[in-house]
This record gives sequence, C-alpha cells and structure tokens, in this order.
Amino acid sequence: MSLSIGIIGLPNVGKSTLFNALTNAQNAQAANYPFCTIEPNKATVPVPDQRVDKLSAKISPQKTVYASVDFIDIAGLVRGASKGEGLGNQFLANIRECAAIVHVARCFEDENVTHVDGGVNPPRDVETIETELLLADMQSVEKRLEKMRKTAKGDKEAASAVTHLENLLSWLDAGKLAAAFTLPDNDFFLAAWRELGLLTAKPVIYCANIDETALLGGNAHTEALREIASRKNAGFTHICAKLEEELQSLPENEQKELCLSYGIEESGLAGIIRAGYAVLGLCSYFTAGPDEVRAWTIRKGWKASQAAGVIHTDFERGFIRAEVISYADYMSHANEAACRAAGVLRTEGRDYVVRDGDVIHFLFNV
Ligand SMILES: Nc1nc2c(ncn2[C@@H]2O[C@H](COP(=O)(O)OP(=O)(O)O)[C@@H](O)[C@H]2O)c(=O)[nH]1
Ligand SMILES: [Mg+2]
Repeated sequence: MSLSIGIIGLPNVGKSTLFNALTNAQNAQAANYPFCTIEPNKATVPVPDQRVDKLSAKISPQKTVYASVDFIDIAGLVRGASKGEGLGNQFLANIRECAAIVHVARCFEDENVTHVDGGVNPPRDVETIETELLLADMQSVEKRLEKMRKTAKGDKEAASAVTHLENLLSWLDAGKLAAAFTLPDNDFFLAAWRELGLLTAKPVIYCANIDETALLGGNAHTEALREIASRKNAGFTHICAKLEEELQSLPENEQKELCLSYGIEESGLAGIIRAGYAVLGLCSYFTAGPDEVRAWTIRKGWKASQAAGVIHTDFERGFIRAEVISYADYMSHANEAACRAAGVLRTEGRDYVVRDGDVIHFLFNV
C-alpha cells in the first residue's frame, strides 16, 4: 500500500531541509526499493522497526525490506494560495493526493533566516496555512452544493444532503477544520464527502522544527504547538531539521554518536514516520524466510485475505489459509518447526483479523 504524507508549512520553516534528510534516508536504502521512481519532490523512506532488525538477525536472509512511506515536499504555500497566489492551485492539488499531512512550524530562532511574517510565532503561522486550506475547502463545497441543489429536486434524501453540505460550509466558514465535523448518516452526503477529499479532513501531524539546543527540553514555541495539536486531536512531534540533514549524511555508527552527543536516542525522522503510521491507523505484519524478511503495511482491522492482497492480488483472490506466528512466539522459539511443535503456529482463515507483528505464510492457489 502506498502511503504518502505531504509536508506543508510557510516558506522558510525548514520543509526542504527536512525533505533533504528524508531523501538521504531514501538513497541510503535505494537498493531495497528498486521499483520506486525517483521524483524530485518525493522521498520513499523505510519505516524503522526493531522487530524487522531482530527477525533479520535471527534468520540472516538474503534481503531485508522495511515498510515504507512516501513523503512529498509541497512547496509554495503562501497567504492567498487558495486564490492562486504563489503555486496556489498546484500546491492544493498536491495535498489532495496525500493520505496525511506533516505541518511544519518554525520554532527555531535564527536571525540569519528571514521569517515571512516577522517573528517566530507557530500559532499564527499554523492559522495562516489552515486558513488557506479552509478557503480551498469552502470553494470545493460550494461547487458541490451548486450541483447538488440542481439534482436534489424532489428527492428527500438528496435534499437533506444539501442541508448537511450547507452545515459543513458554515462550519468551515467559522474557521473549524473538516476533520472535526460530525458526519451525518446520509449516503448522498457521504459520497460527496469522499469525492471532495477535503484538505482539512486529512489527519495532521504538527511538527515543531527547533534548534538543536532545544531538542531535549523544547521551548515555549514547541509547547504552544503541542497545545494546538492536542486541542485538535492531532499528532505532534518535534525535530531539528538541520541536525536531521546532517545525521542522514553520515554512516550509521556516526549517526548514533551524533545522536548521543545531543542526548537523543534516535533520529527524529523515525518519530515522524511512526506518527504518520499512528494517525493513519496502520500496522505491519511480516513475512520471513531465507530469501527475505519483509514488513508489509496494512490498516488495523484488516482480514487475512486483504492483508495477503498487499503482497499480490493473486494472494487475495486465491487465498486458502494463513499460517500465523506472533512476533513474540517467533522470537522465543528456535525456528518455525519448533513453533509448530509447541503449538504456537496457528492456521487461520480469510476472516482472521491480522495483528500488528504477526509473522505470516500465506497459502493460495491461482
Ligand atoms: N538554525 C536553523 N536553521 C534551519 C533549521 N531548519 C532549516 N533552517 C534554515 O532555514 C532556511 C529555510 O529552510 P528550508 O528548508 O529551505 O525552508 P522551506 O522554505 O520551508 O523549505 C535554510 O537556510 C535552512 O538552513 C533549523 O532547525 N535550525
Ligand atoms: Mg522549500
């Protein structure tokens, strides 16, 4: 499953610096992702997962493949983007294609880096960007309303969908994000909602870009942003984009040393990637054998047959059964034969709900 996360924020907040770090992380892993196309504004990065490392250490496969996430650097959002200022329309179209958003806000003080609106003030910056997204959403809803008013004549459910859309429009007009709108149980409305793909309905991770000196304790700006995130029930993370860029240009052992020197355990990219996984309700299952240890991304709650389809559509179509070992059981037994003998290898049917960390063999015929 391709999962893409758009990086947005005002100019000069550190989006491209963060994106460069992600691109370096991609390039370091490029051999494992031979099928990804290299695009200037897209970085496909591995999802760090210690379980994959441990499975791989246990089996020594020829190849180890982590789950991956695509990040898109969405440049050019300025005040007035919803009216086509800057790269306005293109910018908005790029966000529409993303499953989630990382909203970077500048929390670092640096007199050499100009702030487009004067001083560092994350709440104001976030509001500037979100106002543009809201205005764009209002335009989408208005267009849709016009159409629906024409077709709704005489149909009761469609007429009430018009009312719901009008409510949504006033909701947005009051400065509230679509994500917080309570969806009515009306098929016409829900179909319109899905088609609209509103920008402010997407899950958001607010990302404070801070100085390396403030990485551990944060500062007043990061706290203000954290507060916004928690009020909106959104994700929050903080990074020092500049340090990330430096980290990703180093070999692995030196990365560790540099992290330690700042008192942090790992690169902040891992935190962003994990936050992306969390806001999207994703989890991983594993396949493990002498050729390959690999993590696969699914949505929580997916059934075994759906999960098999992520590997290949034939696996879903010709699904017979799944042999499942939990990660903990897999690691605490010598090998699969030992798991089988101990009775911890389960045979599950197509409706089995896959759990995060399951190690699975699919049996199928085509
Ligand atoms: N001091 C400091 N400068 C940063 C940091 N992140 C980015 N910058 C600088 O801020 C400027 C704008 O960064 P850039 O990534 O191009 O911003 P964008 O416009 O959001 O893509 C560049 O000069 C960066 O070097 C940071 O964490 N600390
Ligand atoms: Mg940029």
